[in-house]
Amino acid sequence: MLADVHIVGPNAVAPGATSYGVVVQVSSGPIALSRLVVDAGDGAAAAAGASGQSATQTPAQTGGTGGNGNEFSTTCDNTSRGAGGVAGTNVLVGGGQGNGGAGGAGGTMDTDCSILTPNFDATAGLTGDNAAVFSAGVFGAGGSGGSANAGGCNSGVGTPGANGLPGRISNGAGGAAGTGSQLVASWWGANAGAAGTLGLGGGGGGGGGGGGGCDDGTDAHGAGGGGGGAGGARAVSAGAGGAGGGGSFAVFATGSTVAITASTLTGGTGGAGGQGGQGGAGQPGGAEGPGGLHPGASAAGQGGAGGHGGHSGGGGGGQGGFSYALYSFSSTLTQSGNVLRAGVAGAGGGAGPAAGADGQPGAVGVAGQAGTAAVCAATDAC
Ligand SMILES: [Ca+2]
Ligand SMILES: [Ca+2]
Repeated sequence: MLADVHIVGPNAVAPGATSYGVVVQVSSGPIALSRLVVDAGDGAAAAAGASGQSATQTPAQTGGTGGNGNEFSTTCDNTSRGAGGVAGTNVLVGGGQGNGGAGGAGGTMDTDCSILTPNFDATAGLTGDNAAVFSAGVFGAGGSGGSANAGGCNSGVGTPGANGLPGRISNGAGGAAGTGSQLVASWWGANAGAAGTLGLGGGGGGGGGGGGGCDDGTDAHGAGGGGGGAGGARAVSAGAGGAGGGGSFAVFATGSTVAITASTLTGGTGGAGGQGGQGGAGQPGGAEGPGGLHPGASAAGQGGAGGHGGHSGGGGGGQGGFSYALYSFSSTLTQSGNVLRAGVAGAGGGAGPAAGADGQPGAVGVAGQAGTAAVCAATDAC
């Protein structure tokens, strides 16, 4: 029996802590509360989730420059050609998955210099290599080589080798919002938001196509295509979820039999959920390599830029704290002549911000509940 007392619950101080006015736990014998005035204190705001760790922000390796073409007089030359630029590579992306494609070599000025079957036609440039990860027409694919004797090639114009495609970019997802609450050892706690997820390593760019050879006037062999830049490493970790806000309960009963009479119970203000942590940034991809110089021939293609490493997602915001005059779990309550006053729900935690322009933020946390009385249905799902 507890009677004729005015109880003022303390405001919770520790991050995410709950304020309780009167707590009745595991009391099989009936507890009588009579002529009480209980003003719950406020729940405390929860801690923010930690930010995700970014990868190094030094860009990944640039693709190599293609070898130069040249224009000169000779009897026959079917071997000289600008070499393709080397691919950018990145050991920070596992399994070589961030490596770009090498550029394609330029076309030669003649086809066949043998005595028996000479052929003085220039040849097309070679197609650039695909990056380690590629999808035709989408990312990382090598560019086609330029055709031989493209119109205007003697002036350096005409259809060039195609550029390699930029590398794959795959960011992580944002974390889900904290939703609902649970009882842990008979104490109440709002659920934290979920952490974001990691993205994938950035893919390398495709190699540029080589420039074609040109027989117009003095012969010229083509330039090599540029190498694809390497993809960047993904962020090291994702933004963590914000913790759940503290609750505010005037009378809180678990596993008990309680009779409440002629009392006034007033909830306080629930604590705000914690903000999700910011996502981490992936490593910038390597720049594209340019094609070589191309006197007297059409240009070679440039490599594709490496994709940046995946940004990790921001964390979800924490559930806001609940506020109830009377809150119970697995209890038998009898009431008469009481006044129950609702408090104020805690705000949901803010979304964890995205990393970079194209990263994913976390979800905004769910606002708390406020009311006169509520029952927790299960310890893991209140
Ligand atoms: Ca020729
Ligand atoms: Ca020429």
